[in-house]
Amino acid sequence: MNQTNANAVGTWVDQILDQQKYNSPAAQASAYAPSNIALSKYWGKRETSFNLPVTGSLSISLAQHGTRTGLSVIDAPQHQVILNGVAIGASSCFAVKVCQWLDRVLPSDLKLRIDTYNTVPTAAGLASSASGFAALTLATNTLMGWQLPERQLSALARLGSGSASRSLWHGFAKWQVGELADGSDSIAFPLTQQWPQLRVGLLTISSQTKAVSSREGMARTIATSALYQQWPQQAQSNLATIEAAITDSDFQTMAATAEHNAMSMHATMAAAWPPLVYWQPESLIQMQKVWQLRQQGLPVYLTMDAGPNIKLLFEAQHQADVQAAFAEVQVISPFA
Ligand code: 2P0
Repeated sequence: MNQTNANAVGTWVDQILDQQKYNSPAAQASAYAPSNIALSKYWGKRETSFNLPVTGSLSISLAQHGTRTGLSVIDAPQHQVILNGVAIGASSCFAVKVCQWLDRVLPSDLKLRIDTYNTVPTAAGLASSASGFAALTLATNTLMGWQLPERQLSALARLGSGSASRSLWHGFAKWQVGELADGSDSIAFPLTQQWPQLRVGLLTISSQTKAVSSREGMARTIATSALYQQWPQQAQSNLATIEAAITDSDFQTMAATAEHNAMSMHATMAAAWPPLVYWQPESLIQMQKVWQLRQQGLPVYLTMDAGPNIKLLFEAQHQADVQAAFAEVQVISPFA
């Protein structure tokens, strides 16, 4: 991040917090935020300091799979970051990102202990940065008594991680692309539509940390993949189709478009140089199984993020058949 843009982020944060930055903190606060899966993906930034996306995106939150973060004020020279009960070294990537975010929004002499628990078993291989920064934002809002409107909380969460802007709520959330330089209109909001029969099935292929972070992968794709040129147009079209299909409760259109969107995102990655392929051989085996089941008449679709794991999309009436086909699947009811 260049210094000018870093200063612009600092100025924007100071403007929205104003004198609230110096509120007296409560002794402690905590918050929960769900993880989310994008049905129409965010892949690529138009600006990196404010984490502004090239396109809008739309997600479904994963109910009880997420992050609980507790904050308490400590008398120490540095923040202390605890992840799933284990103290994390100050130089670790996770601690650096968390501390950078906190140092933007807190007075410089206020130090916290940050207790972060991912309620997803790490083995599920779900991204925790979305729920992590959303929970951190909500907990800090409470600790500091900011009472910020949701649009500003979404923008603050986005500074930590783009997908965190969509993780403040249960159900569907849409992150609108926005056009302002300071990102104040690049925010997510919840959709009012509910879809009680919708199910997300997690197929964990590997829970190892990925070799190339999403951040680095996005930058490489934009810089080197000729296929990326068509991505913004397709992503915006997919997003509109999925949003309309949610309004109409049209499962086939919603899920087929989500799968097409994910496959297209992975194709743009594969055309990067060096190639960016997050799949494992087992991912492809499971994908082919999904396509075969669909040919046999079972309405099950898939989506994948920047990793080898597969997320199935189906409806409640087919849960038994999906579980019979995939013994290991972990089923989530996003609207339970
Ligand atoms: C998404 N992903 O829409 C897409 C699909 C991965 C593939 O958002 O750099 O961890 O912190 O903004 O949010 C993962 O990217 O990246 C992501 P940063 P983030 O869910």
